[in-house]
Amino acid sequence: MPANLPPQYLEAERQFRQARTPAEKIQAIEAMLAVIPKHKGTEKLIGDLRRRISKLKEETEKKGGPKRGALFSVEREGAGQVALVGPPNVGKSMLLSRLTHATPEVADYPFTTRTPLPGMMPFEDIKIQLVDLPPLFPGHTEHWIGGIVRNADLVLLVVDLVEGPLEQVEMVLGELERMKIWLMGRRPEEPPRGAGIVVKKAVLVGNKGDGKGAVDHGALLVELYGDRFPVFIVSARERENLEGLMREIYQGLGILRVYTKVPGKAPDFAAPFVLPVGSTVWEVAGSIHKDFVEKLKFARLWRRGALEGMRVPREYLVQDGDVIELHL
Ligand SMILES: Nc1nc2c(ncn2[C@@H]2O[C@H](COP(=O)(O)OP(=O)(O)OP(=O)(O)O)[C@@H](O)[C@H]2O)c(=O)[nH]1
Ligand SMILES: [Mg+2]
Repeated sequence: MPANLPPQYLEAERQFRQARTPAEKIQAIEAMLAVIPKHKGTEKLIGDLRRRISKLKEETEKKGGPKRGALFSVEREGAGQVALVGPPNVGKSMLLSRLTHATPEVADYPFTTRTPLPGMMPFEDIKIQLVDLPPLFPGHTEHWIGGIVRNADLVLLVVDLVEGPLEQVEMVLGELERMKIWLMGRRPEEPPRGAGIVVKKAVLVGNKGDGKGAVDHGALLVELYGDRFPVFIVSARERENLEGLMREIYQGLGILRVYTKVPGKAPDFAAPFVLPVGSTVWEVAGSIHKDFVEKLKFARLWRRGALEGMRVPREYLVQDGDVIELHL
């Protein structure tokens, strides 16, 4: 084994060992290849890895498995899945590395990221999954990115404030529309009509807020798109305004947290139940155990500064932070 393999390589190798399907294995090997330092000492290893990929691909094709390109999907984890999309080199991967414990490759040239890479972002007492993706660019957008974006709960559209951010936003919106994805922010805007169009909630992120001309470009971005999307000016590198962005991501997911308690005991604040905004006491019960849907008679509810164990009906709407005691 050649020396000096970076930790990202070892992490990818660990994922390779855990991979079950050929597609997962290929993905892990591709991640290994992406981070392996290229020099004399690693030549043989790189050759081996490439041969393994071709063999695995042969296997999947023989089995009539998905073709290359259709291979990537990201299993969702945590309270929601957020896709990072944007032009090349805008800092999507660096943003992922700042918000999660993931260690993507970050480099000052375009098309660094080749495969999806998930990471978990801690937010207060929950975790939200972010997925870093290869860039969008006319003629070079990997078609499978569309599938991942369609499946996500929220999109972070990341642009670079130093390089004409307005053109970047238009380019990305165009690429997504070509894949029949329409981004929506604050206002429920009418999407273009057509078969198979999906509408995704999005937050616009202007990155490299520390860079030259970024302040003026940021103001322009807010002026032009602030009506349509929540706009966040950040610097991933300098870790500026990331707290605000994290809160916006949480709010963009449209979820709430409910805590449960057993009569006579203190609430369990360690493990919130996460549900969509607009859920009822009944739905909380159902998410805990399907039998509870039928058995639930009523609940008592505690709400900060408002309710103190009030008896509420099953149809009662819960709010973020509520504590409920189910009576079956
Ligand atoms: N000044 C400044 N540079 C940044 C910031 N964030 C990222 N960069 C730099 O921008 C370059 C690209 O960063 P990446 O994170 O690799 O960009 P990416 O969007 O993932 O690029 P692709 O994978 O090619 O799509 C790197 O040189 C980073 O160091 C930032 O907030 N400020
Ligand atoms: Mg990247």
